[in-house]
Amino acid sequence: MSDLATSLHLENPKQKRILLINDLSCFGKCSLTVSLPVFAACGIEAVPLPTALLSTHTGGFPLPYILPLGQQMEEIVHHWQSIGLRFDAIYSGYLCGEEQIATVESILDALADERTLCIVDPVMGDGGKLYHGFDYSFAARMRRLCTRADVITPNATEAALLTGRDPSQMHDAATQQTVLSELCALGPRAVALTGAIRDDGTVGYLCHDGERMFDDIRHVHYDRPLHGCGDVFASALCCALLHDQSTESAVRIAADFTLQCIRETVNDAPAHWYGLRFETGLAMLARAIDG
Ligand code: PXL
Repeated sequence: MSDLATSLHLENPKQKRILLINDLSCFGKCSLTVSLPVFAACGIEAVPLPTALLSTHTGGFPLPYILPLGQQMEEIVHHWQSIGLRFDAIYSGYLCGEEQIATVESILDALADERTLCIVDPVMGDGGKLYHGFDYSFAARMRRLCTRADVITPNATEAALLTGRDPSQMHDAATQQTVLSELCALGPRAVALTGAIRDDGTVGYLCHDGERMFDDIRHVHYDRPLHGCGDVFASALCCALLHDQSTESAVRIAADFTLQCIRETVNDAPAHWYGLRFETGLAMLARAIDG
């Protein structure tokens, strides 16, 4: 610990702290606007490093105002280094371009050590398509970032892109399980694959914890866009892991919470089409995590 960190009382063994590298979409409920309340509800100090400022997310609105950050991210991290700020975990989400992937790698070099939990949500597409502004070259570069993570949380579209497949091929259990194994081989300790739709009308989560594969978490597939689902799931998963839950139990808790949010959202239709109604489930999540 640096002398400055000691004199500023920045270390508290009773308080876990996570760095969130993600965008701030002001309206639309995704990324930081979802993660910050989820981590707060679970008693984890969350420190945002915005990758971009957007008026809304890019799913379903007319094209939003987007201000990607660049040098500013490095300046912020540089200041944190100078005061000796430390993190128990680092979670990266929506990144604006390959340069920002390199920025995340240099942040990991600067701020992570062997005790830091590194979670990469390789945000780049859903529903079989890349999000606005992403391309196959980004996907190839993201694959390299995934090799640095302890845990990755791709959805089925992202899992296909990371393993060089056409996302339309991801609808059967055998392919999903093969993809999960290929993603494990990239190096992360655990992989949670979300949004695994099957031809029987269900959707679910597959998880590999480094030793075993789990493929039993499924529910009915609501055939409508559910923006921010991946952010809700990955945030809850990180919270459970930081509360020392096993990977399997963390995935189950995060999946339950996400399903509860989906049900609240669907019950509220046609309102809330733009994001998940996650607020009412936070107390349940906090209880589940405390175990
Ligand atoms: O939830 C993924 C996501 C994150 N950030 C932004 C997005 C999306 C998905 O559309 O547009 C800005």
